Amino acid sequence: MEKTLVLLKPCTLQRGLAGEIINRFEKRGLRLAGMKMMQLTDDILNEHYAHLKDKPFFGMLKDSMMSTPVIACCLEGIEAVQTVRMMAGATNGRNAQPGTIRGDYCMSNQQNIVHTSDSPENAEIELKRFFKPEEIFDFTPSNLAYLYALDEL
Ligand code: IDP
Ligand code: MG
Repeated sequence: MEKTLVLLKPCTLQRGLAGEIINRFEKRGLRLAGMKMMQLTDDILNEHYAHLKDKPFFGMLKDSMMSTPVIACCLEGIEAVQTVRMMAGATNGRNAQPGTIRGDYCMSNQQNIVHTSDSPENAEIELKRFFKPEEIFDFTPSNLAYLYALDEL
């Protein structure tokens, strides 16, 4: 089954929304396979946000991502990458559809609650960046046969 990375950003911890956001993923039926609080560094952010290194907001983005610890989550499900990405909504909270996480919880282009991996390939790379192998747990949910039809498993 597919795994994806979610980072609960400093704005989420500061606003006391971490539990509520994790709850949305759990209620959807995604399995929490790993979770940890960590202080991000310039090095890890240079790697993680390499695609944005020439943007004028790059420095501000990194400072904001280092302003408090973040909570890194590994979520698992069938087509988890795309599902979680759709749940997050558009990058700019002001453009995000109501019902999405960003559309329900934020008004900002940068302070936008969550990071979510954007492809299965990047999810694999990002999970390795944030988790050691032993920090990902492969237990079977007891309700699996009710989360999915048998022919989907
Ligand atoms: P994503 O988080 O929706 O995948 P990316 O384009 O990968 O969006 O950008 C990573 C993060 O950089 C965003 O979540 C947001 O915090 C920040 N960001 C993106 N575009 C802007 C911008 O135009 N102004 C300020 N921050 C931005
Ligand atoms: Mg991105």
